[in-house]
Amino acid sequence: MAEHPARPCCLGWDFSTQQVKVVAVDAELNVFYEDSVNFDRDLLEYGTQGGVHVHEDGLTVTSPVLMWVQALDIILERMKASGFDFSQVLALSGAGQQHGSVYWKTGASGVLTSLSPDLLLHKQLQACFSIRDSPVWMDSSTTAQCRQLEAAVGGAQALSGLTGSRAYERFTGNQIAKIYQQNPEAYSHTERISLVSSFAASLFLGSYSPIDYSDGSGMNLLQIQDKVWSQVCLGACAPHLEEKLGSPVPSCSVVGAISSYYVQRYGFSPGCKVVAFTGDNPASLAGMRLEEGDIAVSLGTSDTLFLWLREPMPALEGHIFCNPVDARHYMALLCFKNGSLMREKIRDESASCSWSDFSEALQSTEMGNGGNLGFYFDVMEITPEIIGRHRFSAENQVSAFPRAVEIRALIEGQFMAKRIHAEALGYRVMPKTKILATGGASHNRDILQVLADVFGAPVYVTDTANSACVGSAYRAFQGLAAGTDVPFSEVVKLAPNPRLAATPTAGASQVYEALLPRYAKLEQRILSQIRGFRSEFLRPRHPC
Ligand code: XUL
Repeated sequence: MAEHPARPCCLGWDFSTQQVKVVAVDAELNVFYEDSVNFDRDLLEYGTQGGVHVHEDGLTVTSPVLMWVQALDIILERMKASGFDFSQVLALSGAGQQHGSVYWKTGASGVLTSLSPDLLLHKQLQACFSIRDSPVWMDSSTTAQCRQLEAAVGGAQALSGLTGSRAYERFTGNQIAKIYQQNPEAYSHTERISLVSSFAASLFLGSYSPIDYSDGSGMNLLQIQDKVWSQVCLGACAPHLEEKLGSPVPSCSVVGAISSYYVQRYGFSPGCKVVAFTGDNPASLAGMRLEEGDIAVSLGTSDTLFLWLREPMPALEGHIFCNPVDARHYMALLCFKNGSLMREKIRDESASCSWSDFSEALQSTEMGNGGNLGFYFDVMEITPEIIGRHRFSAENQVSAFPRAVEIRALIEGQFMAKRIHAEALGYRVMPKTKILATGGASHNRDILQVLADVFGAPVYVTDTANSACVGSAYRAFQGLAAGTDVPFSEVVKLAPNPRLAATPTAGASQVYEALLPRYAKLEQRILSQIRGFRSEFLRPRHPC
């Protein structure tokens, strides 16, 4: 085998829904190794689709926990076979799909601390889980537990104020409550509950890793201001929960040194540090090197927004998480379901199925669209809960727009909604704000121009295919610098810069400062119409 020159590095792991992935990043922040194991393709014996099992009720969604362990075995064996020099790894960290939970059976801790280097992990951990099928973020079977939790704390807004989000079915506290209610025996035989992130960190540590503040914010259990578990929420979910969760830690904590299992089996240095693992979205924020005032917009099938916040205002929409790279700050996550889905539909209807005709329409219309505004939600939107298409010219509702006006109304409307809902969570555009755009529609310069104009900030494009993984390696470097007061932005300053794609047009801020309040007002009007219709429609006609 060819000799590789010594290359000190950090590893970044990503335990996502469909695969386990790893990257190695050197001290100049170049990614020089990457590999992945896909659950459906490489671990056929578990019979997952997209890495999960959707149960008969259509609501329960789980993944076999041993599949995740075996994927780690496979990837480490492959790295070893390829001659990867594990002795050069200074530190490692990782990301996990958010909200998923792992239930360690009483006695599992003893097995974790005495792993034999002669055997693969999944052979040794087979009997270590009290729940073999872990609930994951796609599960939506806990509506009853959500209502119980909100009632216990005094309502949805009170829960959001405390934990950063109203009750969501996929959030871990509600999942734990369901397991306790439906399977109390398994719950009582559980000595520790991990998130997917802290579970993966535990595999490397050879002991239970604490949950980090940032991923811990996706549980409806952590008080995001004080960074302690909420006693009311714990009590509403299940008994003895605090001792099963352990104490949460800042996301950049070094949680320990790598287990001797990895030193003996793979040749890691005994000094290799494990930095707390976090959620995939927080890790992506690190991978994209977001800074205060920045906003990342992923323009995919649905659109997602990540924001860096200093003073969050938790609301009934969106999620506030503790910030993964600066424990004093926060991040927010907002999901818009009608993203590319709507852009493609309107392209087909109003631009002859052609992106270049779509672009031409954006170029031929003015900023502000002559006062014409539109809301396009063919499927029930998440932010806000509106369905249908609603068009307004001046104050009047109209049933159709000319083609080019329709296209501009869609794109301006999508971006105005993003700005309005980001601001509702405490976000403010700052003079140094950067917008980082990713995903399919980020290839269209004319769409990005509207984004720059609506936010009044420059738009950069970046590839985020690996952002959770690379962000985890960056966070490992941050962990190495812990205690030196070096800010994260300094740790990652050598990383490749995103490419500038659009700057705001002169006069854009005047146009949109005037339009944004009007858009917000019309959104409220549609919402109250829909709510009125719903309560009318749902009112029992034949009281019994
Ligand atoms: C975020 C969420 C998903 C998962 C995907 O709240 O549920 O983005 O983190 O892995």
